[in-house]
Amino acid sequence: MKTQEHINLVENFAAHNYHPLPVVLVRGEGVWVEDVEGKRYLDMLSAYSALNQGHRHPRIIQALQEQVNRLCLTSRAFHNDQLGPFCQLLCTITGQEQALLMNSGAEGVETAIKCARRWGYTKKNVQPDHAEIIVCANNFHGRTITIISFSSEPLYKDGFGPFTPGFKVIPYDDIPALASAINENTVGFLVEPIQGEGGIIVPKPGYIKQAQELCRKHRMLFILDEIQTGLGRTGKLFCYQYEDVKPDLLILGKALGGGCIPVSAVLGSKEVMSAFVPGNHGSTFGGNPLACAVGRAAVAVIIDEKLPERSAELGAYFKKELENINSPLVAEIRGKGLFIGVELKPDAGPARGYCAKLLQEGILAKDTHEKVIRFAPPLVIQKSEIDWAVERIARVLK
Ligand code: IF1
Repeated sequence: MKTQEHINLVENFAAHNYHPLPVVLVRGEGVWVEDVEGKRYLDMLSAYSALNQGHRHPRIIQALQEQVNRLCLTSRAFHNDQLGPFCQLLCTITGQEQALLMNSGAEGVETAIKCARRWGYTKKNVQPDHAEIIVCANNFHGRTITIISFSSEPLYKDGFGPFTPGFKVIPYDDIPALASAINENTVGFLVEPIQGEGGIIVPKPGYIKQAQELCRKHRMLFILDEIQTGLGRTGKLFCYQYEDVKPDLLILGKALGGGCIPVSAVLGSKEVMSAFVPGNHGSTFGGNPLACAVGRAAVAVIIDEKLPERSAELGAYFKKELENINSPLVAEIRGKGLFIGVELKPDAGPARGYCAKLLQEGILAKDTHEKVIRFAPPLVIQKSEIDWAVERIARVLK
């Protein structure tokens, strides 16, 4: 079937919860994907940073194949030989003491919220059912009812009420607002170190550090959502490493699954993670041996191939090259590492139109919030491939 035939099937039989660009992908390897017509594209979205290691990284696929030929799923009713080593590896690279494995990022965020609430009730004597968690406007933490309850984006929220109480929304990158939102019921502050969907919003230097200090002062959990920014994307293994902080709860996802299966994790100290006791939280697939084997390889690739360092070096190069285009359409270019947002001027028209033109040029990119084109290629991209992309991006942005 050709592109349009595939699109017609999706139009007919798939719910319309997305409006994909008109391209039907059939194959991927590294940073390149191919559509049903045999046309090749450079992937500069990386499935929203779930493909930091690139499409079908051989070491990850090998781990998948070996495990799938041994044992895929046991449930946590029994042990398996992959979960312990994976949790140990995650604790080693994060400096945390314990991990709880889930599947999607949203499940990871929900797990962190449950942990913070129960920690507040059992360790901080917060009045039952009065726990509050502070979040930031323009956040994106997932699509469950509780998570959209604290979204500030009407598109994600409208029509899905009633909403979960117990959340306070404050402006991002605003320490006084955080301080004034804290009270004796506050159990945590949940924040992205760079707001991804919000439009690659980079806070002022020191914001994350000062936020942590406020959390320490008021004995509330500093909860970092690094589902999109983590695992090398911003030029460090974790974005928080740009500042001297250590979160009380760290949430990982996306690239933790090596670009092939959903894997998420919540990491914290034993004291914080003691909020979980046998039976009070779980998931059928959370921590399954296949996910753990893939997760171990996904992390190993990031470390062994120095993907955070590549992201820092090639991200700085890519950003400079984009600036050198000197496009009259561009208001600002921001980001860290290979996590870059190009904000268009108000009169440039919607970013989606430029993404359609980039598609014609053989580049896959996605707009966010109307005005920003996000460029986030796999971290295995070569400098020559960035040059190939810049030449085409310049044609579109001229
Ligand atoms: C969509 C973008 C949106 C995330 C952060 C948690 C999650 C995400 C920081 C939830 C997921 C994905 C979801 C996907 C599009 C994409 C996204 F920010 F990456 F661009 F929507 F805002 N925390 N982000 O970025 O993880 O449950 O999806 O595994 O929902 O359209 P998930």
